[in-house]
Amino acid sequence: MMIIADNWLAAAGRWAAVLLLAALPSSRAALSPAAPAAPAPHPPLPTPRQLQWHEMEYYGFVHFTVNTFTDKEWGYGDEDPSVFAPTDFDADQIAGTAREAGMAGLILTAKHHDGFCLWPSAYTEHSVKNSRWRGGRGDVVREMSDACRRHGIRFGVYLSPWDRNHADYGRPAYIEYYRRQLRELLTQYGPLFTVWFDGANGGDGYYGGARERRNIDNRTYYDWAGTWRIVRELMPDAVMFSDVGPDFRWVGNERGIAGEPCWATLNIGDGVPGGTRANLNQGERPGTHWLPAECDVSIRPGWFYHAAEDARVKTPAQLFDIYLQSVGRGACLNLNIPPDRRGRIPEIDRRALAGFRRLREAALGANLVAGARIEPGQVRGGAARFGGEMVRDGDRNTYWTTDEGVLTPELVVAFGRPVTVGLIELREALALGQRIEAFALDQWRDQRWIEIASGTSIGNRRLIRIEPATTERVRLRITRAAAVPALAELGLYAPPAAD
Ligand code: FUL
Repeated sequence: MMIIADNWLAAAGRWAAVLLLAALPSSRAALSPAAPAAPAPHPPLPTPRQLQWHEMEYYGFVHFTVNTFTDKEWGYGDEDPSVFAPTDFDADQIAGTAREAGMAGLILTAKHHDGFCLWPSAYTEHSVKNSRWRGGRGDVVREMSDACRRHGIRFGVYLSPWDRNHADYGRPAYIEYYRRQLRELLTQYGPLFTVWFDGANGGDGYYGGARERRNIDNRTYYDWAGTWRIVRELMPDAVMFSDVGPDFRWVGNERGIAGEPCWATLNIGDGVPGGTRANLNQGERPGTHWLPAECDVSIRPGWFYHAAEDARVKTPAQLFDIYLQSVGRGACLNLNIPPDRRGRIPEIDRRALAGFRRLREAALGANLVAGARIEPGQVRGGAARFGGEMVRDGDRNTYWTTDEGVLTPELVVAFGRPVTVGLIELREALALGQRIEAFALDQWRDQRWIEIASGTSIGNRRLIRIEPATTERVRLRITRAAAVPALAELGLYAPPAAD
């Protein structure tokens, strides 16, 4: 009986679908009425490799080289390689610390401005191979890349274009040298998720003994297009950083603070590092290119370890603030954790990282939307796959969206009891482009809606701390959108604990 009823229902459903489809334009004929077409993407769009990078959200920098032992931030390039002498280098401790901190990857300074290579490059003597560490047979890049793999996090390298050691810096021969080194890193250490091209360029240095000032024209000297081609060819999935991309951009400061707003788009065509006046901090809207921001900042005042800064490690609360203003503004956070002279992350820094993780987890652990009723004002084709439920399924690829033309919809979250909200989280379905241009949230109070937050850009993720609001209902209003909104997630949380 059940089978017959099921079959009958299925047959009736099919007929209804056929009749309805007959009434639709032929391009829609392949779709059933229960599955209206997804909204068209709104360009510019992220590439698959950029989408993967967006998902990382929080990863770390490891600044480690001769500077760690000479107590400098910028080595001159004349260091005796024997100064590089970690007493207890432990790549597993470093990668494990990052993993426990919740980082998705680490980027190692394979070569900083001093030109000293943490791997035994075949093209220079200024490297670990001439240090006493591991009897001159050590390779920090190898140990770090292996440890990252063991700990299940991704690995990337920083290769400074400015090289204060190399005799040819400033001449065409240096570019060949630089590219040979890049090839070593891209071919000998397994997959890299990123190559990070620093923007500090030229100035005085050792330069093979010349000890002089060498200025270069950073718009032409490096022929970046040629270098980027090598990365694309040898490591097609890797994303590249420079202050203007090509895959992600600098946020314009080293404090880790993204602009408000911080659009993922920028108006650059042939972006040349160092030669742009684009608004890196806020991005540009509308923008011709998808070029999202990375916020880089150190857990200490300097990028390298200095014992004198042991008392100035950022607190968990400071790190959480930075998180809200970086990841919480649609950017990625690249937090530097410099190893000390042992070659390990100091305990003070580890404690700060653990406290920061606890703050994040406590703040974002219990989404009040989970147990609430979600009432979207409009749903695309009335289809469940585009319905309000999608904003709380924890899947960044599913989303609530509306019919064409419905650009400013609302969605109400009804808790059924008074709750106190202190932190708001929003996410757009990034594969469809950045579509929402303004939004606001209200609380229901004294029989009317009262605004509690508003903003413009959302992108990968928005986190907004608000004055605690106790209410039974919250309303999200999309107030401006370039194309029908595609909201992937909405989170409402209790006020985060102060540390
Ligand atoms: C800057 C460099 O000059 C600093 O030493 C550091 O590496 C930072 C991440 O980038 O441009």
